[in-house]
Amino acid sequence: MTPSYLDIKSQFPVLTKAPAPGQPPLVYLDTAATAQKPKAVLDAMDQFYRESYGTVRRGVYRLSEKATAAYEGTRKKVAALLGAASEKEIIYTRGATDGLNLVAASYGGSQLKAGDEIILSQLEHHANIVPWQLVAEKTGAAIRVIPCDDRGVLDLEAYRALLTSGKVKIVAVGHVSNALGTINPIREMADLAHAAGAVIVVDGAQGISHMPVDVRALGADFYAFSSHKMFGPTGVGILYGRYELLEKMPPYQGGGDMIRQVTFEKTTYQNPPHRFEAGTPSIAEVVGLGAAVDWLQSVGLDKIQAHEHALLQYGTRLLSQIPGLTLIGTAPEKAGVLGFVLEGIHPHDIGTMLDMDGIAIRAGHHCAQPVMARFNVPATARASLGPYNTEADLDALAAGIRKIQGMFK
Ligand code: 7TS
Repeated sequence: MTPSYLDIKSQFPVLTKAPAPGQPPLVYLDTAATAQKPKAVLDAMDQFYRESYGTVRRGVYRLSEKATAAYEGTRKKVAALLGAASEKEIIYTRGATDGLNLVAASYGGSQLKAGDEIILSQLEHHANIVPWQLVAEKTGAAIRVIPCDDRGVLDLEAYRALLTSGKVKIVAVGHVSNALGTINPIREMADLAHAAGAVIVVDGAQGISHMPVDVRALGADFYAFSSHKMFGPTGVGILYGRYELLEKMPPYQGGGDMIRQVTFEKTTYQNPPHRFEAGTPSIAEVVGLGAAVDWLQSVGLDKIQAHEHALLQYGTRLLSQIPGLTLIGTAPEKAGVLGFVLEGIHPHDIGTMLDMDGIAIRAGHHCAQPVMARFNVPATARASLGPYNTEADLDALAAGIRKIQGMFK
């Protein structure tokens, strides 16, 4: 392997074990849906449950204090990972979807009025569309959409034109498209949004674990992502928000832990981030997320980015050589997503048949139906990369695709 490649597959139990005796280990190419877990994360959660598990932020006994320290420790780690100004800007959520719903309902719900505008892009995942539609319906705000070209690159001239209405309050855009892999120029888009008096909400679900992310360098006012796509467990995610914005936002959900005092006449709330964290949280999952952050830092996000970029180029070359295959998403700035269609073969059939060869990809609309509509396809097959993937995985994919084409002849 060339120096830009990592050699870490052995740290992932599910990728190194034969699924059944005599079978080769799984070729996993669906990291955009969810990432596999390194041993470091599995062990941290197991150890936490065995030795330190208790409730957080309410117990007076030592076990609860120990659990609280681990739980709050993750907040510090995430703040450092993102370059946030303070750990008070880090809100625990259930995932990217939950974080985007939180911003839309709380920030959007309190700041938008009839006639205001929200700008989204044509590349968004449904999680960064539907919450805005819900709040637009409630407030009378309107949604405007930045189109993309045939490669999947956003039209920044159209974006500039949309911003001139003087009515735009929120721009909500993905860092990286899950269906196409396009990396959007967030810094530039943030500067333009700010100059127009709007805030920018970044859906970081596909950005966070594939490249170094510094929320202040990006100019993001909010940045949402899920733990499970960054090698941590499901059930937890992060919403970063600039503190001065969080401070003026009303609670999203009510319940325990988010209050200062409750009476039937009047209830007062905690400051951020706790104002947005009602109820017993996903405790061990937050600890697992902390271990995932440690793991990412130990491998190095710059190394992961270089590895996945080299693999993306390798895979693009391989797939481009297959007759009848069309890549969907060919932006020059692209992360490790290879979306494609094959002439005469439905993407679901590709997915099912590759699975028989032990290759896991995703087929469908990828919760990005407007992207499918833009490219005039009902669905695509999508191979997406993680730091554990190798050239051999992509060789297996290309061989699998050629085999399927042979069967359909
Ligand atoms: N935003 C983007 C860009 C995503 O790719 C996803 C999940 C989400 C938001 C939602 O994340 P969740 O963890 O809250 O569900 N994307 C995908 C995918 O591409 N295949 O499965 C899930």
